Amino acid sequence: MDFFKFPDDFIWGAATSSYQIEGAVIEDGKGQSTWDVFCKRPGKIKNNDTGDRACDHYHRYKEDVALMKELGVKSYRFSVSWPRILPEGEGKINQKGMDFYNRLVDELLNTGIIPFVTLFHWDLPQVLEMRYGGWRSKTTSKLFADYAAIVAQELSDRVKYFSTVNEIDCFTLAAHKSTSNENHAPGKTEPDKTVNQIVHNALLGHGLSTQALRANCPADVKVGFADNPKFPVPVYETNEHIDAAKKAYIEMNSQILFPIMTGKYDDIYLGREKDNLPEYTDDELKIISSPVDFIGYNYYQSPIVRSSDEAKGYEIIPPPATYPKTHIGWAITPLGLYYCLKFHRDFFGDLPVFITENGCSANDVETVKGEVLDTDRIEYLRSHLISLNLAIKSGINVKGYYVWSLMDNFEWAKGYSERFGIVRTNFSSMARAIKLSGQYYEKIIKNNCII
Ligand code: PNW
Repeated sequence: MDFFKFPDDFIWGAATSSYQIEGAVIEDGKGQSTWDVFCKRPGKIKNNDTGDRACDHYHRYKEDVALMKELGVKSYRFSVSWPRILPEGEGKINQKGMDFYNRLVDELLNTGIIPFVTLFHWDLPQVLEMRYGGWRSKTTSKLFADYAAIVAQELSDRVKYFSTVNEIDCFTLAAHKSTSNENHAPGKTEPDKTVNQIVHNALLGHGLSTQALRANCPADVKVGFADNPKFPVPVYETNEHIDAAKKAYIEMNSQILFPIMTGKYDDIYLGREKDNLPEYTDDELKIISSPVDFIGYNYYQSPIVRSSDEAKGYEIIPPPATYPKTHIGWAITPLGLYYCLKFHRDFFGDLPVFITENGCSANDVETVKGEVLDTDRIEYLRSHLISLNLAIKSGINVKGYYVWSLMDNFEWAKGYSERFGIVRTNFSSMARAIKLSGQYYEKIIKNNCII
């Protein structure tokens, strides 16, 4: 029973993001975001769904905090909507928007739940897209730091964990590169050089906002970022395949994770993109690699890798048709979570880690009694937590784990067709109901142990 114990101070959490749950997109002075606009483009989102109402969390946040209490969740990771705070992206603060987050933070603290704030989970103020070309321009990187300072001044007396950005590749590469279906806002294909500039400017935004947070928060505040690097997993654990996975890890993360951590674009990246490199300076690379207090990893799946005689030294094995997958079609690779953490330690040593997201989309059905018996999600969580436990036992400095997601919500280009919640959201009545996986998670938290 206690074989899979976690450290006493381990932080068990649940995660969401603003556009995916809040709704109230034109309320209390909020400005439009690029996602508000993107969702209105016919055919971009499955069933032409939008986040207009989402989970109506803006009005139901108290109920949602009460749910977290019922689940025993110790921390809640949510994001602040930039256009709610700054409808123009810059300039005048919309205090009504800010007060929503003040109320939410107070409600969490009164309930004994630790707030963990992400500053940018993809909902860029649309005016910045129009006025400056969004992340195509370094002006957006600078304005992001100004916004970070504003949020820090308001919330950092009570919020002790800030993450700058969530998953740089999703609002840069996946939103602008032709090979990625442009299925993220603003959804406009750009030439490779521009795409690389967009990524660089996002890295710079991370660095500048890290500095802005440091300058505007008390010393006890922890600052980091949440990323979804590629986490290759060896096909099986022999030294040659582990080495191959490590080579793949370096190569696949040479544009985002490594520049942030090392302050350099390495030879792999420079050689690969030689004609398409962004404009950057050494000073910017220093800013980009400003020291952080933690890294948050969003872990869902891994490419499976074996060693190869090719120049790269590795080869990706595509999962065969019968390989186990979640409803959204992602391969289930729990060992990859262990390797995510092992490679973290190999490269970044003892720097604290949070698993800022991990979860499973399932084809949930309600029984006649209205229950969701999501044993598939339970199995996903159990197998990944076993990997996490193994990593912690091998001495890796993991501080906490956030399940994605607290509740079913707007799953970006998939609309409401993919459900990731441990709580069911009824998108007509807005009723919430804890799934079997939610009960399972509650037991894990209570025992501080996988059961
Ligand atoms: C994350 N992949 O994105 C986001 O942070 C969440 O907002 C989102 O709802 C959640 O994962 C589930 O999709 C990801 O291809 C996008 O492995 C793509 C991948 C993983 C996570």
